[in-house]
Amino acid sequence: MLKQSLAAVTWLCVFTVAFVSPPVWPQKPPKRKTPGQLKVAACCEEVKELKAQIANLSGLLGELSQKQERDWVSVVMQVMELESGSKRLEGRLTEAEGKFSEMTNQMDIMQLQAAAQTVTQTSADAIYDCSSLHQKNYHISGAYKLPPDDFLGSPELEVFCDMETSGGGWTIIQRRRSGLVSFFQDWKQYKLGFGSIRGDFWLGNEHIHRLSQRPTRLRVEMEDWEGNTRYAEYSHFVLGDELNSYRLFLGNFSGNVENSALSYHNNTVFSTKDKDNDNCLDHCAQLRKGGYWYNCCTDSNLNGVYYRLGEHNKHLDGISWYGWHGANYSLKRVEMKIRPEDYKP
Ligand SMILES: *[C@@H]1O[C@H](CO)[C@@H](O)[C@H](O)[C@H]1NC(C)=O
Ligand SMILES: *[C@@H]1O[C@H](CO)[C@@H](O)[C@H](O)[C@H]1NC(C)=O
Ligand SMILES: *[C@@H]1O[C@H](CO)[C@@H](O)[C@H](O)[C@H]1NC(C)=O
Ligand SMILES: *[C@@H]1O[C@H](CO)[C@@H](O)[C@H](O)[C@H]1NC(C)=O
Ligand SMILES: [Ca+2]
Repeated sequence: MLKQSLAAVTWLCVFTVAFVSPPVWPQKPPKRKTPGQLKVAACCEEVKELKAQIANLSGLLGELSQKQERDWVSVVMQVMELESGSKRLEGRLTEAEGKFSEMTNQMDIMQLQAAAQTVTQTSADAIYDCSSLHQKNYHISGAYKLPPDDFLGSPELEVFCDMETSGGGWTIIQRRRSGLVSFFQDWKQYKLGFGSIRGDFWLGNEHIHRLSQRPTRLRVEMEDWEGNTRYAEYSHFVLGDELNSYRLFLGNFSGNVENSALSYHNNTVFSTKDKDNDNCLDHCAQLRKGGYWYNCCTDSNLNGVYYRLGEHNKHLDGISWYGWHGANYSLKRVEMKIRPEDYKP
Protein backbone atom coordinates (compact mmCIF):
# COMPACT_ATOMS: atom_id res chain seq x y z
CA MET A 1 0.00 0.00 0.00
CA LEU A 2 2.67 2.47 1.09
CA LYS A 3 4.91 1.25 -1.71
CA GLN A 4 2.20 1.80 -4.31
CA SER A 5 1.50 5.35 -3.16
CA LEU A 6 5.20 6.06 -3.13
CA ALA A 7 5.48 4.80 -6.69
CA ALA A 8 2.57 7.05 -7.70
CA VAL A 9 4.22 10.04 -6.10
CA THR A 10 7.47 9.19 -7.84
CA TRP A 11 5.65 9.15 -11.16
CA LEU A 12 4.02 12.47 -10.42
CA CYS A 13 7.43 13.85 -9.57
CA VAL A 14 8.90 12.69 -12.86
CA PHE A 15 5.95 14.16 -14.67
CA THR A 16 6.22 17.47 -12.84
CA VAL A 17 9.93 17.74 -13.31
CA ALA A 18 9.57 17.00 -17.01
CA PHE A 19 6.78 19.45 -17.69
CA VAL A 20 6.74 22.11 -15.02
CA SER A 21 10.29 22.77 -13.98
CA PRO A 22 12.43 24.86 -16.21
CA PRO A 23 15.36 22.95 -17.64
CA VAL A 24 18.30 23.01 -15.37
CA TRP A 25 21.05 22.99 -17.91
CA PRO A 26 22.76 26.34 -18.55
CA GLN A 27 20.97 28.49 -21.02
CA LYS A 28 21.41 31.97 -22.23
CA PRO A 29 18.50 33.97 -20.88
CA PRO A 30 16.69 35.79 -23.65
CA LYS A 31 17.51 39.47 -23.33
CA ARG A 32 14.50 40.63 -25.22
CA LYS A 33 11.57 39.00 -26.85
CA THR A 34 11.67 38.45 -30.55
CA PRO A 35 8.51 39.14 -32.52
CA GLY A 36 8.00 35.41 -33.15
CA GLN A 37 7.89 34.60 -29.43
CA LEU A 38 5.43 37.39 -28.77
CA LYS A 39 3.16 35.97 -31.39
CA VAL A 40 3.18 32.53 -29.79
CA ALA A 41 2.38 33.93 -26.33
CA ALA A 42 -0.47 35.97 -27.62
CA CYS A 43 -2.20 33.36 -29.65
CA CYS A 44 -2.18 30.21 -27.54
CA GLU A 45 -5.02 30.05 -25.09
CA GLU A 46 -4.42 26.31 -25.06
CA VAL A 47 -1.04 26.81 -23.50
CA LYS A 48 -2.59 28.83 -20.68
CA GLU A 49 -5.07 26.06 -19.96
CA LEU A 50 -2.33 23.48 -20.01
CA LYS A 51 -0.40 25.59 -17.57
CA ALA A 52 -3.45 25.80 -15.28
CA GLN A 53 -3.88 22.05 -15.42
CA ILE A 54 -0.26 21.57 -14.59
CA ALA A 55 -0.60 24.03 -11.71
CA ASN A 56 -3.59 22.01 -10.48
CA LEU A 57 -1.57 18.83 -10.80
CA SER A 58 1.39 20.18 -8.92
CA GLY A 59 -1.01 21.42 -6.26
CA LEU A 60 -2.38 17.91 -6.03
CA LEU A 61 1.12 16.55 -5.91
CA GLY A 62 1.97 18.89 -3.06
CA GLU A 63 -1.09 17.79 -1.15
CA LEU A 64 -0.36 14.15 -1.82
CA SER A 65 3.25 14.37 -0.73
CA GLN A 66 2.20 16.24 2.39
CA LYS A 67 -0.20 13.43 3.25
CA GLN A 68 2.53 10.91 2.51
CA GLU A 69 4.84 12.74 4.80
CA ARG A 70 2.24 12.83 7.56
CA ASP A 71 1.66 9.09 7.17
CA TRP A 72 5.36 8.46 7.09
CA VAL A 73 6.00 10.59 10.13
CA SER A 74 3.27 8.80 12.04
CA VAL A 75 4.74 5.42 11.09
CA VAL A 76 8.17 6.55 12.20
CA MET A 77 6.70 7.89 15.43
CA GLN A 78 4.99 4.56 16.09
CA VAL A 79 8.17 2.62 15.46
CA MET A 80 10.11 4.97 17.71
CA GLU A 81 7.50 4.67 20.42
CA LEU A 82 7.64 0.87 20.24
CA GLU A 83 11.41 0.96 20.35
CA SER A 84 11.55 3.29 23.30
CA GLY A 85 8.95 1.12 25.05
CA SER A 86 11.06 -1.99 24.74
CA LYS A 87 14.16 0.03 25.66
CA ARG A 88 12.41 1.22 28.79
CA LEU A 89 11.56 -2.35 29.71
CA GLU A 90 15.06 -3.52 28.98
CA GLY A 91 16.39 -0.60 30.98
CA ARG A 92 14.23 -1.50 33.92
CA LEU A 93 15.45 -5.10 33.81
CA THR A 94 19.06 -4.03 33.65
CA GLU A 95 18.47 -1.58 36.45
CA ALA A 96 16.90 -4.24 38.64
CA GLU A 97 19.75 -6.61 37.91
CA GLY A 98 22.26 -3.86 38.64
CA LYS A 99 20.65 -2.97 41.96
CA PHE A 100 20.63 -6.58 42.96
CA SER A 101 24.33 -6.90 42.23
CA GLU A 102 25.11 -3.70 44.08
CA MET A 103 23.28 -4.93 47.14
CA THR A 104 25.06 -8.23 47.25
CA ASN A 105 28.53 -7.30 46.15
CA GLN A 106 30.42 -4.07 46.20
CA MET A 107 33.29 -5.23 44.07
CA ASP A 108 34.11 -4.14 40.58
CA ILE A 109 35.53 -6.31 37.86
CA MET A 110 39.25 -6.45 38.23
CA GLN A 111 41.17 -6.38 35.05
CA LEU A 112 43.97 -8.84 35.36
CA GLN A 113 45.76 -8.06 32.12
CA ALA A 114 48.77 -6.82 34.08
CA ALA A 115 48.85 -9.99 36.12
CA ALA A 116 48.59 -12.05 32.94
CA GLN A 117 51.72 -10.47 31.54
CA THR A 118 53.78 -11.45 34.56
CA VAL A 119 52.61 -15.04 34.59
CA THR A 120 55.21 -17.51 33.40
CA GLN A 121 54.08 -20.47 31.37
CA THR A 122 53.78 -23.06 34.09
CA SER A 123 50.56 -24.52 35.32
CA ALA A 124 51.49 -23.79 38.92
CA ASP A 125 51.62 -20.08 38.19
CA ALA A 126 48.73 -19.83 35.75
CA ILE A 127 45.53 -18.03 36.63
CA TYR A 128 43.23 -20.96 36.23
CA ASP A 129 40.23 -20.09 38.36
CA CYS A 130 39.24 -18.23 41.54
CA SER A 131 41.48 -20.43 43.68
CA SER A 132 44.57 -19.30 41.76
CA LEU A 133 43.40 -15.71 42.18
CA HIS A 134 43.08 -16.28 45.90
CA GLN A 135 46.64 -17.64 45.97
CA LYS A 136 47.75 -14.43 44.28
CA ASN A 137 46.21 -12.48 47.15
CA TYR A 138 42.96 -11.43 45.57
CA HIS A 139 40.80 -11.92 48.64
CA ILE A 140 37.72 -9.89 47.79
CA SER A 141 34.62 -11.63 46.45
CA GLY A 142 33.41 -10.30 43.12
CA ALA A 143 33.57 -10.55 39.35
CA TYR A 144 36.99 -11.13 37.82
CA LYS A 145 38.17 -11.48 34.27
CA LEU A 146 40.48 -14.47 33.84
CA PRO A 147 43.02 -13.87 31.09
CA PRO A 148 43.25 -16.38 28.25
CA ASP A 149 45.99 -18.95 28.72
CA ASP A 150 47.55 -20.67 25.73
CA PHE A 151 49.46 -23.07 27.92
CA LEU A 152 46.27 -24.36 29.55
CA GLY A 153 44.21 -23.80 26.41
CA SER A 154 41.72 -21.71 28.35
CA PRO A 155 39.87 -18.73 26.86
CA GLU A 156 39.33 -15.36 28.49
CA LEU A 157 36.54 -15.86 30.97
CA GLU A 158 34.53 -13.70 33.30
CA VAL A 159 33.96 -15.42 36.61
CA PHE A 160 32.50 -14.57 39.98
CA CYS A 161 34.69 -15.55 42.92
CA ASP A 162 33.52 -16.34 46.43
CA MET A 163 36.62 -15.52 48.45
CA GLU A 164 34.96 -15.82 51.86
CA THR A 165 32.98 -19.03 52.31
CA SER A 166 35.01 -21.63 54.25
CA GLY A 167 38.35 -20.29 53.09
CA GLY A 168 37.26 -18.87 49.72
CA GLY A 169 38.76 -19.69 46.34
CA TRP A 170 35.39 -20.79 44.95
CA THR A 171 34.50 -20.27 41.30
CA ILE A 172 30.74 -19.92 41.07
CA ILE A 173 29.26 -22.07 38.31
CA GLN A 174 25.56 -21.38 38.92
CA ARG A 175 23.52 -18.75 40.69
CA ARG A 176 19.78 -18.19 41.20
CA ARG A 177 18.68 -15.22 43.20
CA SER A 178 16.90 -12.62 41.08
CA GLY A 179 14.81 -14.73 38.72
CA LEU A 180 15.57 -12.33 35.86
CA VAL A 181 17.24 -14.98 33.70
CA SER A 182 15.34 -17.94 32.26
CA PHE A 183 17.03 -21.30 32.76
CA PHE A 184 14.76 -23.02 30.25
CA GLN A 185 17.56 -22.90 27.69
CA ASP A 186 18.78 -25.26 25.00
CA TRP A 187 21.85 -27.49 24.79
CA LYS A 188 24.02 -24.87 23.14
CA GLN A 189 23.21 -22.24 25.75
CA TYR A 190 24.02 -24.63 28.59
CA LYS A 191 27.19 -25.61 26.78
CA LEU A 192 28.45 -22.04 26.39
CA GLY A 193 26.85 -20.49 29.46
CA PHE A 194 24.25 -17.74 29.83
CA GLY A 195 22.98 -15.03 32.16
CA SER A 196 24.85 -12.26 33.92
CA ILE A 197 27.87 -12.92 36.10
CA ARG A 198 26.64 -10.58 38.86
CA GLY A 199 23.12 -11.94 38.70
CA ASP A 200 21.70 -15.29 37.69
CA PHE A 201 23.85 -17.38 35.39
CA TRP A 202 25.13 -20.77 34.27
CA LEU A 203 28.88 -20.65 33.67
CA GLY A 204 28.68 -23.15 30.81
CA ASN A 205 29.21 -26.90 30.65
CA GLU A 206 32.40 -26.54 28.59
CA HIS A 207 33.96 -24.29 31.23
CA ILE A 208 32.75 -26.43 34.12
CA HIS A 209 34.12 -29.53 32.39
CA ARG A 210 37.50 -27.85 31.87
CA LEU A 211 37.68 -26.57 35.45
CA SER A 212 36.82 -29.99 36.90
CA GLN A 213 39.61 -31.82 35.10
CA ARG A 214 41.78 -31.69 38.17
CA PRO A 215 40.34 -33.06 41.47
CA THR A 216 37.58 -30.65 42.34
CA ARG A 217 35.10 -30.04 45.11
CA LEU A 218 31.49 -28.95 44.57
CA ARG A 219 29.57 -26.87 47.08
CA VAL A 220 25.84 -26.17 46.79
CA GLU A 221 24.37 -23.40 48.95
CA MET A 222 20.67 -22.83 49.32
CA GLU A 223 18.33 -20.42 51.05
CA ASP A 224 14.58 -20.71 51.55
CA TRP A 225 11.98 -17.93 51.74
CA GLU A 226 12.20 -17.86 55.54
CA GLY A 227 15.92 -17.07 55.42
CA ASN A 228 17.17 -20.53 56.47
CA THR A 229 20.30 -21.76 54.72
CA ARG A 230 21.75 -25.18 53.94
CA TYR A 231 24.75 -26.50 52.06
CA ALA A 232 25.93 -29.73 50.48
CA GLU A 233 29.52 -30.48 49.50
CA TYR A 234 30.81 -33.28 47.29
CA SER A 235 34.40 -34.35 46.81
CA HIS A 236 35.67 -35.43 43.39
CA PHE A 237 33.14 -33.52 41.39
CA VAL A 238 33.62 -34.22 37.69
CA LEU A 239 31.66 -33.03 34.68
CA GLY A 240 32.35 -35.20 31.64
CA ASP A 241 32.90 -33.67 28.22
CA GLU A 242 30.28 -33.11 25.53
CA LEU A 243 30.91 -36.54 23.97
CA ASN A 244 29.86 -37.97 27.32
CA SER A 245 26.90 -35.59 27.48
CA TYR A 246 28.44 -33.77 30.44
CA ARG A 247 27.96 -36.71 32.79
CA LEU A 248 27.94 -35.80 36.48
CA PHE A 249 30.15 -37.57 38.98
CA LEU A 250 30.02 -36.88 42.71
CA GLY A 251 32.31 -38.28 45.39
CA ASN A 252 31.73 -38.26 49.12
CA PHE A 253 29.05 -36.05 50.58
CA SER A 254 29.27 -33.67 53.52
CA GLY A 255 26.91 -30.91 54.60
CA ASN A 256 23.85 -30.04 56.66
CA VAL A 257 21.08 -31.02 54.29
CA GLU A 258 19.72 -34.32 53.08
CA ASN A 259 22.08 -35.69 50.43
CA SER A 260 20.08 -37.92 48.10
CA ALA A 261 18.48 -34.91 46.41
CA LEU A 262 21.65 -34.49 44.37
CA SER A 263 23.18 -37.96 44.64
CA TYR A 264 20.05 -39.23 42.83
CA HIS A 265 21.54 -37.40 39.85
CA ASN A 266 25.02 -38.87 40.38
CA ASN A 267 26.27 -40.68 37.29
CA THR A 268 23.57 -39.34 34.97
CA VAL A 269 24.05 -37.22 31.87
CA PHE A 270 22.85 -33.74 31.01
CA SER A 271 19.50 -33.07 29.29
CA THR A 272 17.98 -29.90 27.90
CA LYS A 273 14.67 -29.05 26.27
CA ASP A 274 16.16 -29.96 22.89
CA LYS A 275 18.16 -33.02 24.06
CA ASP A 276 16.42 -35.77 26.01
CA ASN A 277 19.19 -37.87 27.56
CA ASP A 278 17.30 -38.77 30.74
CA ASN A 279 16.47 -42.19 32.15
CA CYS A 280 12.75 -41.78 31.70
CA LEU A 281 9.98 -42.21 29.17
CA ASP A 282 9.03 -38.62 29.92
CA HIS A 283 10.99 -35.68 28.60
CA CYS A 284 12.20 -34.45 31.98
CA ALA A 285 13.81 -31.21 30.76
CA GLN A 286 10.48 -30.18 29.23
CA LEU A 287 8.53 -31.20 32.34
CA ARG A 288 10.92 -29.57 34.82
CA LYS A 289 11.76 -26.64 32.54
CA GLY A 290 15.52 -26.58 32.95
CA GLY A 291 18.80 -28.15 31.90
CA TYR A 292 20.05 -30.71 34.40
CA TRP A 293 21.31 -34.22 34.99
CA TYR A 294 17.75 -35.55 34.81
CA ASN A 295 17.33 -39.10 35.99
CA CYS A 296 13.63 -40.02 36.15
CA CYS A 297 13.15 -37.15 36.63
CA THR A 298 14.27 -35.25 39.72
CA ASP A 299 15.13 -35.30 43.39
CA SER A 300 16.37 -31.76 42.95
CA ASN A 301 15.89 -29.25 40.17
CA LEU A 302 18.38 -26.46 40.80
CA ASN A 303 18.03 -25.11 37.24
CA GLY A 304 14.24 -25.04 37.37
CA VAL A 305 11.86 -22.09 37.16
CA TYR A 306 12.41 -19.20 39.58
CA TYR A 307 9.18 -18.63 41.54
CA ARG A 308 8.80 -15.71 43.89
CA LEU A 309 7.39 -15.63 47.40
CA GLY A 310 3.70 -16.48 47.21
CA GLU A 311 4.20 -18.51 44.06
CA HIS A 312 7.09 -20.57 45.36
CA ASN A 313 5.19 -23.59 46.75
CA LYS A 314 2.71 -24.34 43.99
CA HIS A 315 4.74 -25.81 41.16
CA LEU A 316 6.66 -28.97 40.35
CA ASP A 317 9.10 -27.28 37.97
CA GLY A 318 10.59 -24.86 40.53
CA ILE A 319 14.08 -24.77 42.05
CA SER A 320 13.67 -27.70 44.40
CA TRP A 321 15.69 -29.88 46.78
CA TYR A 322 13.26 -32.67 47.67
CA GLY A 323 15.03 -33.70 50.88
CA TRP A 324 14.66 -30.23 52.37
CA HIS A 325 11.35 -28.63 51.38
CA GLY A 326 9.87 -31.22 49.04
CA ALA A 327 9.01 -31.25 45.37
CA ASN A 328 6.73 -28.21 45.32
CA TYR A 329 8.93 -25.69 47.11
CA SER A 330 11.01 -23.39 44.95
CA LEU A 331 14.03 -21.96 46.76
CA LYS A 332 14.86 -18.29 47.06
CA ARG A 333 18.59 -18.53 46.41
CA VAL A 334 21.00 -21.15 45.13
CA GLU A 335 24.70 -21.03 44.38
CA MET A 336 26.84 -23.85 43.01
CA LYS A 337 30.59 -23.33 43.29
CA ILE A 338 33.76 -25.34 42.78
CA ARG A 339 37.40 -25.27 43.86
CA PRO A 340 40.35 -27.65 43.64
CA GLU A 341 40.35 -30.52 46.10
CA ASP A 342 43.88 -29.66 47.31
CA TYR A 343 43.05 -25.98 47.90
CA LYS A 344 44.62 -24.45 51.00
CA PRO A 345 43.25 -21.06 52.03
C1 LIG B 1 -8.39 22.59 -11.01
O1 LIG B 1 -9.00 21.80 -9.95
C2 LIG B 1 -10.25 22.29 -9.55
C3 LIG B 1 -10.72 21.40 -8.41
O2 LIG B 1 -9.67 20.93 -7.67
C4 LIG B 1 -11.22 22.27 -10.69
O3 LIG B 1 -12.44 22.80 -10.28
C5 LIG B 1 -10.66 23.06 -11.82
O4 LIG B 1 -11.51 22.94 -12.95
C6 LIG B 1 -9.29 22.56 -12.19
N1 LIG B 1 -8.73 23.38 -13.26
C7 LIG B 1 -8.21 22.86 -14.33
C8 LIG B 1 -7.66 23.84 -15.30
O5 LIG B 1 -8.15 21.63 -14.52
C1 LIG C 1 35.15 -41.33 50.14
O1 LIG C 1 35.62 -41.48 51.47
C2 LIG C 1 36.25 -42.72 51.70
C3 LIG C 1 36.57 -42.85 53.17
O2 LIG C 1 36.76 -41.61 53.78
C4 LIG C 1 37.50 -42.81 50.85
O3 LIG C 1 38.15 -44.04 51.06
C5 LIG C 1 37.12 -42.70 49.41
O4 LIG C 1 38.25 -42.66 48.59
C6 LIG C 1 36.31 -41.43 49.17
N1 LIG C 1 35.80 -41.44 47.81
C7 LIG C 1 35.83 -40.39 46.99
C8 LIG C 1 35.30 -40.59 45.66
O5 LIG C 1 36.25 -39.32 47.38
C1 LIG D 1 28.30 -41.52 42.93
O1 LIG D 1 28.48 -42.74 42.31
C2 LIG D 1 29.74 -43.37 42.55
C3 LIG D 1 29.81 -44.68 41.84
O2 LIG D 1 29.38 -44.58 40.55
C4 LIG D 1 29.92 -43.60 44.03
O3 LIG D 1 31.21 -44.12 44.28
C5 LIG D 1 29.75 -42.31 44.78
O4 LIG D 1 29.80 -42.51 46.15
C6 LIG D 1 28.42 -41.69 44.44
N1 LIG D 1 28.29 -40.41 45.08
C7 LIG D 1 27.26 -40.07 45.82
C8 LIG D 1 27.28 -38.72 46.46
O5 LIG D 1 26.29 -40.80 45.98
C1 LIG E 1 2.59 -30.66 44.56
O1 LIG E 1 1.60 -30.02 43.76
C2 LIG E 1 0.81 -30.92 43.02
C3 LIG E 1 -0.08 -30.16 42.10
O2 LIG E 1 0.10 -28.78 42.22
C4 LIG E 1 0.04 -31.82 43.95
O3 LIG E 1 -0.72 -32.74 43.21
C5 LIG E 1 1.00 -32.55 44.87
O4 LIG E 1 0.29 -33.28 45.82
C6 LIG E 1 1.92 -31.59 45.56
N1 LIG E 1 2.94 -32.35 46.26
C7 LIG E 1 3.34 -32.04 47.48
C8 LIG E 1 4.39 -32.95 48.04
O5 LIG E 1 2.91 -31.09 48.10
CA1 LIG F 1 13.22 -39.22 28.28
